[in-house]
Amino acid sequence: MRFETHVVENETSRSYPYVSYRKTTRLRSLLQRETLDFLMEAHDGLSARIAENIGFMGLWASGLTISTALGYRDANEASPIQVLDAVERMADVTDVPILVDGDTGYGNFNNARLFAKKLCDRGAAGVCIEDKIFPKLNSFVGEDHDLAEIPEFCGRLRAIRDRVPDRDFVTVARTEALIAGKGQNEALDRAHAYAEAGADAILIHSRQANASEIFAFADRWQNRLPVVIVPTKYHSTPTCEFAEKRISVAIWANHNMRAAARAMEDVCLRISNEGAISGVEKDVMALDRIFELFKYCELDEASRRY
Ligand code: SPV
Ligand code: MG
Repeated sequence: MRFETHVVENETSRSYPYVSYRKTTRLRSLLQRETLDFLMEAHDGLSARIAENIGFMGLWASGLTISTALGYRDANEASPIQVLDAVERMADVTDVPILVDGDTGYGNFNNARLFAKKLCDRGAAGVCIEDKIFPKLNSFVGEDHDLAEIPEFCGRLRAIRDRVPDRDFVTVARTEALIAGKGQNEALDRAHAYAEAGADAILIHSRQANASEIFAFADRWQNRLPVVIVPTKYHSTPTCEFAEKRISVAIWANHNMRAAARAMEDVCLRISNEGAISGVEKDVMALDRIFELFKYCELDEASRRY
């Protein structure tokens, strides 16, 4: 393992101190350090490459957006293999660590540990599993969010830790207690049990339009483990308030997918209405930029070298 710090220049010519050790180790230190950090959603190689180039230090491989990009609903319609394939493409084309949304772990302790091991093999830095029951439904849809029994979910967490050989591979335990309307005490009891079971961080999820229930949780949790949040619904809360509450990581969970979906809808509509492509040319990414993003020039260099 190497621990030297160096500076990475990215394409936006921003530079930041970076530590060149393994992705799992980097995700672990991102979670454990005192500052508030951000993970950007990605769902395929293109979105992952773009987010890394802009300067995000880590990615969230979202179940919702991988499903959506594949044309599935976020209800475990995509198979674990399809998710693994998407994650592998993201990991192959980037150097930043990826935290993967592992949903419920696709079943019991055995499915969860198998999935986590495969994720690690394919270059992910960590997995987040949620305390619901397979098949899950997206947290913002409907009221059907039954929680798993605490001991059974702890078994899933322990099985992942026991099975994944890389000791720095991160396991985030996500409680859906607030989504299920079970209240703060249930959320805290669960978070404490998951900490005992060896989770590395707790993701506390909420679908309220303000962060009050997240902050109430953080006040009582007292940072026993790092806290991860997904502010999709309470997006207007200033991020400095997250930092004040010692939140470790905020996940921007679906914005690449939603931006792409909007842009695709707009361009289809315009091309259909205008019966031509010339009008949209200035509003779509230049092909040269695509070639640059995927380093087509390297092919030329390589063909001369080999
Ligand atoms: C995801 O991005 O798939 C998540 C976050 O799990 S949420 O959609 O809010 O459940
Ligand atoms: Mg999800």
